Amino acid sequence: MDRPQTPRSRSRKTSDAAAATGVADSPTAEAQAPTVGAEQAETPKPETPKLSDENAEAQGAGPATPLATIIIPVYNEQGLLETAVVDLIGKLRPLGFPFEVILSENGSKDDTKELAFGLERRFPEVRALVSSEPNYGRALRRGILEARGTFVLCDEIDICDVEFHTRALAILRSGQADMVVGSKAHAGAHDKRPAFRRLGTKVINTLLRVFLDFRGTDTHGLKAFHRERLLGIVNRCIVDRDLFASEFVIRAERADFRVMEIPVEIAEKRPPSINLTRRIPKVLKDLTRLFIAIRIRG
Ligand SMILES: Nc1nc2c(ncn2[C@@H]2O[C@H](COP(=O)(O)OP(=O)(O)O)[C@@H](O)[C@H]2O)c(=O)[nH]1
Ligand SMILES: [Mg+2]
Repeated sequence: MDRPQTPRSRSRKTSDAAAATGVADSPTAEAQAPTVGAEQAETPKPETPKLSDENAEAQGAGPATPLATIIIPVYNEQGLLETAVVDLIGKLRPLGFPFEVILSENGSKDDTKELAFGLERRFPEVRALVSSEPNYGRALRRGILEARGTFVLCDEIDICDVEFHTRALAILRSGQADMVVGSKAHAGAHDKRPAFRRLGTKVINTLLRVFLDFRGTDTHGLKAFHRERLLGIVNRCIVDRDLFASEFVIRAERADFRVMEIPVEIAEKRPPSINLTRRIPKVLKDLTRLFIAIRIRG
């Protein structure tokens, strides 16, 4: 089994740190008052559940306070959605902790929306969020803001990695880190995707390192974090689409939250739902915005 890494954080006082925590030198303190923007009027405050609550609600009776919220942005996924969610729930229930699954859809042109609502009716743990404009980052952000779990686990419909969820939750619950990133590019990771996709990850990570001073090895994909602690960071993020996830991790790192990477194994179940070359111009535009906001304006 691959070992988790020591969390990395930086000793630097940034506006992110101050804004995220209200206490610049104590970013991991429980007492944070994240600001909530207009689109996020209602963000229920989770409480840490007791072990007995977890057991009582383990079989998915729609727990009032789930331990974890698994967020899956979905777009044009009618082919994969139902099997993936049924399989995910089948693996999560026996683990014995209360959870919810948020399917955060936007802009699908196929039957994804209807299927998501069907899954919501079928499983008490599932919630479907839908809106009209396709946007990965916005879907993820909305899921985070509406999550009720103490911990948030970000997943993708073509991954649904319960092993990552289990390992990440253990790390978060033991207090070793505030955020856990499942890295495809870490020593010890097994990235079984096609070569051009691995190259894409290398290129984007290099850009993030050079332009945004990113210190880790991956930002996209599997992530887990303490929701309340990281809400302030989510609210400071300025880009959506693909780079929202990168901005989120980088801002957390720069604000001295303890970000720990663990290696993951990834295989592609199908090609990405959005053509990769069509994503490039928007990624470059958002990277420029982030460079100005983070590196120049600070
Ligand atoms: N809501 C939403 N989800 C998206 C969008 N684009 C991709 N996704 C979802 O994000 C996850 C990852 O997308 P994928 O196409 O596999 O891209 P990859 O992460 O580069 O492999 C999947 O669950 C997709 O359905 C989008 O525009 N909106
Ligand atoms: Mg994928």
